[in-house]
Amino acid sequence: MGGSMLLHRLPLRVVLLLCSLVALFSVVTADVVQTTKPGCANRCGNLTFAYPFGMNNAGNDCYFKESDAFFIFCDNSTDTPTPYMYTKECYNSFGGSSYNNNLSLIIPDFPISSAKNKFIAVGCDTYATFSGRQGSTYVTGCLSSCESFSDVINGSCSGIGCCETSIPRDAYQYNISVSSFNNHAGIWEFNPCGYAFVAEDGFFSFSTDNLHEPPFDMVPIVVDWLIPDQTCEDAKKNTTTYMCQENSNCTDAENGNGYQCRCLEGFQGNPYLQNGCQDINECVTSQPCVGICTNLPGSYNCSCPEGSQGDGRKDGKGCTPIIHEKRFRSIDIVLGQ
Ligand SMILES: *[C@@H]1O[C@H](CO)[C@@H](O)[C@H](O)[C@H]1NC(C)=O
Ligand SMILES: *[C@@H]1O[C@H](CO)[C@@H](O)[C@H](O)[C@H]1NC(C)=O
Ligand SMILES: *[C@@H]1O[C@H](CO)[C@@H](O)[C@H](O)[C@H]1NC(C)=O
Ligand SMILES: *[C@@H]1O[C@H](CO)[C@@H](O)[C@H](O)[C@H]1NC(C)=O
Ligand SMILES: *[C@@H]1O[C@H](CO)[C@@H](O)[C@H](O)[C@H]1NC(C)=O
Ligand SMILES: *[C@@H]1O[C@H](CO)[C@@H](O)[C@H](O)[C@H]1NC(C)=O
Ligand SMILES: CC(=O)N[C@H]1CO[C@H](CO)[C@@H](O)[C@@H]1O
Repeated sequence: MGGSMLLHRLPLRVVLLLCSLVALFSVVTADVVQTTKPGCANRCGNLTFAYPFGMNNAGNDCYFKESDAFFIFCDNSTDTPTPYMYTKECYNSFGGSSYNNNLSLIIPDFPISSAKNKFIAVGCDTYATFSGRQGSTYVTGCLSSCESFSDVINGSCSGIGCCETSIPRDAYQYNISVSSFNNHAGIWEFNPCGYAFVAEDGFFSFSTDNLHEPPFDMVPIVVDWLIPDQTCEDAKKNTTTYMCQENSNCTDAENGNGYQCRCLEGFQGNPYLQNGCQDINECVTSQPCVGICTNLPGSYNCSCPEGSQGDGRKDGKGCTPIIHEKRFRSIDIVLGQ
């Protein structure tokens, strides 16, 4: 079964945020919105996931049964060493390598998202490769070499001390590696390590402090997944297996090989779960009104308090006091002074 490979081959120190193309769960944190069916775990070791992915808890339909692709076989009984989600290579002052770790990840059924992830390497004597297979093997990657700490631009991953590149489409399987040209000789004091990782775009923002150590120990990766083999139109015909729940909408995959569900505008959460798409209270999250804000399912309404007029919106007319002729004149005089 495809699902069983997932966990055996996945390093345990991983947070895989399994996201749709819209990266739903990267904006919704797990403790605010329920991500799995009631009674179902959302993690196996350090792998976290959301419905339709699920483990085989007894008596529960924790994953989407129509497809094995969503079954996560959780075997945490073995106490294997846990490699990091990033690969790292460090040197001591004599140029000796103190840690090296090549990494490979296999996700059998869904590719890691080319649009939503980046391959990033950090270091001043560092080249990092990303190799994958698409029929035959390909290798891509980036390199960064710098002699002086003062050349490194804080806050910018632009080639000096940090480089990044995009990920090829349809990477179901990849290995990443990191190496150095010169064992960090001459730069060891400010940069003892080089490291590389795949992460959700925007997760990592490079700072010069990161030349010593990675600032994280888990990395979110976005996987492109969909409900396979059906179009929205076909799927809707069978209400028992149709996956999009209330306040969500169905979208066909570009290649026609499946569909995805998305919460309607004004809602957020997991569209595959009952009551998964929850109303967003715009009055609190985006505070769009200057006047009175009324939250509505999927939207909101702005109005003005008594004695004032307008649309009550920050991006609109706002609210202006309704002023009697007499009072208006007196304000006029004050302004005229
Ligand atoms: C290991 O699996 C058991 C049973 O499935 C579960 O109760 C436990 O929380 C798991 N441990 C970890 C660290 O995930
Ligand atoms: C990844 O590395 C393993 C072990 O060295 C190798 O068997 C596999 O072919 C590599 N895969 C890719 C896509 O390079
Ligand atoms: C890591 O991968 C690189 C490139 O594939 C290889 O040169 C190096 O020997 C590997 N290191 C280990 C420890 O496997
Ligand atoms: C680099 O930028 C980060 C975040 O903006 C800041 O916390 C850090 O102190 C800066 N480091 C240096 C050496 O300026
Ligand atoms: C809907 O799907 C279920 C499960 O695959 C199947 O048993 C049932 O016959 C289908 N119903 C219709 C109307 O096709
Ligand atoms: C749902 O999606 C379809 C096509 O993808 C679109 O035509 C329709 O307007 C959407 N409905 C809502 C309520 O967003
Ligand atoms: C960061 C984190 O949650 N790490 C955990 C990964 O899993 C191992 C074993 O399951 C835990 O010991 C770590 O704390």
